[in-house]
Amino acid sequence: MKVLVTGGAGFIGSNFVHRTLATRPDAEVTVLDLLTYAGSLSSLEGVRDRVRFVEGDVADAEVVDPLVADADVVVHFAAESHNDNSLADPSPFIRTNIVGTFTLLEAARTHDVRYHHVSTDEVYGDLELDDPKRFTEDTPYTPSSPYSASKAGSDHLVRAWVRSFGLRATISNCSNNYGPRQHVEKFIPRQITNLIDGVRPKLYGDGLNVRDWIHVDDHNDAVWTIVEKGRPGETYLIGADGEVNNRDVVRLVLELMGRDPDDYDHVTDRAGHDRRYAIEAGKLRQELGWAPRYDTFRDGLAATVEWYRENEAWWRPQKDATEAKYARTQKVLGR
Ligand code: NAD
Ligand code: TDX
Repeated sequence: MKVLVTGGAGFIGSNFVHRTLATRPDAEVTVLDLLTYAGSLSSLEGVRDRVRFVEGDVADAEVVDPLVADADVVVHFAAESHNDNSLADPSPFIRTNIVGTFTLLEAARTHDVRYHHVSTDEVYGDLELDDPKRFTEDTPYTPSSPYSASKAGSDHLVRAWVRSFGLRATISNCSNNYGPRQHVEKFIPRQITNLIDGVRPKLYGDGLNVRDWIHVDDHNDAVWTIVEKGRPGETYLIGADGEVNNRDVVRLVLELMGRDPDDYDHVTDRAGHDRRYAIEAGKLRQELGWAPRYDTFRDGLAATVEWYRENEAWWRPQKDATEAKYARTQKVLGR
């Protein structure tokens, strides 16, 4: 099977490439990635010679069209993915997430190629801490940030291309991922690498916001399950019943790194900060037989802490290269 992976030099996409080559020896993988601040060829170390890598923009039809024409399936991960950045400057989110998806959909329609769209639970807005409901495939879209609104817009485009043009497409909306090769701007890698550098963790607001954590390998196994067994036109939510509030995540990271669990600070909250995400993944589990392999968040987090400890050569250059951008964003956001 010839697989075109967009965003394959980023966090989830690179883990998808590694996992694909480990579990499907006859897959032929092409990666299309613009290598923005968030993408790095070092994330493909170990598999680089087994992958065709194309540096290019998903919003550039001239690049996209021949690559899609040559694929059996497109798995679209490429995106601007960080909420804080979307508050400081929304414009790349509109181009990459909306125009980029449009460009891929047009190519997939022209060449009748199977398309899988990787999206987020954030399109459903947020839940109260005590809400008994969780998100399902029927939850209405109410995105809060420029990032989640751009992802919601891209999901709507996919649905329209299915209905209007009969595109063979599926969508997955996943909860918060953690694991190796996640950019240091994100919550968990930020705290781990800061602690290695002797900097105390920073919790936005009261720290009681809840995220529903899933290991990146479990997410990617679910994506493959949907590509292979999902019904075209359908949406599947992906989650592993991993609800934890941010304060408890920080306390666990501190404990796993041998520090005092109370050694953290509170900083200015994120504007429009979603309170809680929670996924009900019954459709994926029952219809397609997927189940997560990581039993506990604690075990997965311990392995992730270990990965960052052992792979400073991967994250240090990234942190050095993006620290000025990080500082500018934090300043704009009043921190
Ligand atoms: P990431 O920011 O780590 O990686 C994004 C990758 O896309 C990078 O390699 C970057 O270079 C590339 N890219 C950006 N703009 C591009 C463009 N215009 N053309 C080509 N490549 C471009 O993101 P991630 O966390 O790996 O997220 C991947 C996907 O999964 C996104 O669509 C995101 O919305 C979705 N998602 C992420 C999470 C999460 O917890 N991280 C959860 C659910 C869904
Ligand atoms: O330093 C921090 N301190 C802090 O308290 C950072 C970076 C974050 N936070 C909080 C904000 C969130 O409540 O931690 C939580 C997680 O933050 P992020 O890592 O920025 O993730 P989030 O905004 O939840 O979005 C993530 O999950 C859904 C991904 O970045 C998205 O791409 C995905 O769609």
